Amino acid sequence: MISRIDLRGSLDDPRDLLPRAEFDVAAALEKVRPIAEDVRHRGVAALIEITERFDGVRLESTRVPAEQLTAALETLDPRVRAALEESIRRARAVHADQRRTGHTTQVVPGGTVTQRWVPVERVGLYVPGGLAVYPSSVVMNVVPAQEAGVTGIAVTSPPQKEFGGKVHPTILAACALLGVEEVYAVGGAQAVAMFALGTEECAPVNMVTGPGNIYVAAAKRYFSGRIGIDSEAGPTEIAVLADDSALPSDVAADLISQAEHGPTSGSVLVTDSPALADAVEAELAVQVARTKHSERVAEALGGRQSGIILVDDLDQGLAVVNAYAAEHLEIQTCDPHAVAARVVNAGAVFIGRWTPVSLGDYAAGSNHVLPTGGCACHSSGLSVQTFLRGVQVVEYDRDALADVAAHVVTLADAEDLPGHGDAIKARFDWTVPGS
Ligand code: HSO
Ligand code: ZN
Repeated sequence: MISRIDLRGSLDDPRDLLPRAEFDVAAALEKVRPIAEDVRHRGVAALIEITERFDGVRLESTRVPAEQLTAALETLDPRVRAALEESIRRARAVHADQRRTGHTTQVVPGGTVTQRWVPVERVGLYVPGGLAVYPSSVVMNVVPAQEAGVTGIAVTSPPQKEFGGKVHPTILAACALLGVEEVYAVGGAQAVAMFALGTEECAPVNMVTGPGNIYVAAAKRYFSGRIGIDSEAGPTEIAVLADDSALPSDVAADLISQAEHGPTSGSVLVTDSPALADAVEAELAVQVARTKHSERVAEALGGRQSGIILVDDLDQGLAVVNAYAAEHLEIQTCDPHAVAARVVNAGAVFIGRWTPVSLGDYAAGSNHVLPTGGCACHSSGLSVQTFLRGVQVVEYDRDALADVAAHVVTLADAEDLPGHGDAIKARFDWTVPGS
């Protein structure tokens, strides 16, 4: 069912040999452009029509009324409420610690550069619908924005036909729990267009974050620049780096846990133990058969994006997982700390038997919106930093400027930009101090 890739003895760069899902955002742009332009020209009327076409729901307004949020919280299963509250508490603790304080560097006497961290003013957070419902993603988007100090927070999520054309009530309840009052019942590329461009019902935002399908990713790319975005989220993926100390039943369960997100999810085991590989494969057969969503799990595990990779030793294993740059990487080895310390490319690293990815999905305190598709080699998951901008505040007094004036004029001349030098000279009656 799951394929095997034997890299033992191979000296090749593993990058091209690793399993990975096809996620062609550029191709999806073609479909997104007319939607985006329709929203640009016709605003809410376009959103209502597009939503009817794609979600089968006729909205009266794109904005979710306040009473719906209150009602969703009142009718929320108390156990789900308690679990969400715990998830929020832990995420808040972690993200509050990510806050950055400004810092002033005294470059020279009378010359300072202050780094200020300023929250983005208004953000739009996308919460996907699709095969599953993700109130946990509301938490993972909203908490870092709030902890960063963002004051304008709007959430959008596709309306669900089976819930009377409303956003899923658990998502609404999560918004209410977090104190988010501005919620829209719009999904897909049109939701990103709504946020980026603004409509009669929704003021434009400065930034859009959150995972979604390929059209959401393509719409983020389409509007990127006009708005800031986090990464273009692709299908979920898990890599497990394990030796023969790992428990096959744990490893199989964790591979299945992320395969459950959908048929394009990627589950990859990297091991130096052929015995573990065999045992995990046998466990997968048993566990897939009994898991609720066995059909899509089997499709994900059998797809080209999943596999068991055999390596000579953990050194080669590390080279492979660093080349793969997984969204989630579990280390299940004898000495997981030493191995984890050598991981450089991963969205998040989960250490040891008692730290499965699904803990991180819901209640470790870490963020589950993470870079996919190998983007972990250059990008990070959502954090307070995502929602902050660094503004440098520069101040020199007369003496400090005089002290460096000749160097500035020299560099301006070297770049053949004498007007730059003149702006210095003008302040000293055209006699450059120090020259
Ligand atoms: N594993 C997903 C997040 C998630 N899992 C939400 C369950 N609910 C991407 O990190
Ligand atoms: Zn998950």
